[in-house]
Amino acid sequence: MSSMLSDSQVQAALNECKEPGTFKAAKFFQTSKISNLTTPQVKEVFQMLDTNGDGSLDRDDVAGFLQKFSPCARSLTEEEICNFFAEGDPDNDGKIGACEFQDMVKPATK
Ligand SMILES: [Ca+2]
Ligand SMILES: [Ca+2]
Repeated sequence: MSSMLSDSQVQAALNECKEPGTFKAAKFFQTSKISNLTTPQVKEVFQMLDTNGDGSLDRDDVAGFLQKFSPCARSLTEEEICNFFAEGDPDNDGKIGACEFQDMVKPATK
């Protein structure tokens, strides 16, 4: 993970959702301070999450979300993936685009 985030904050965010079923995207973005990043920095996080580089997050990208922050983190559960899409995919096309991701990370600035 690049230097724009502090390791200890990312670690704290990962610790909060260690147990399967406890991951909440909004909470994770806040604890890790991703929600405090600038728009270009959030874009960088998005690009890191978009493993295959097609410009959107699909289910596989989201399943491995935590592992992008720490290789030994767990995969998200089926339910957590569904919740992630329920929050992050308002147009319901099964993909989270860069703009949708920005809205997810920074709902207040919408
Ligand atoms: Ca992708
Ligand atoms: Ca979408």
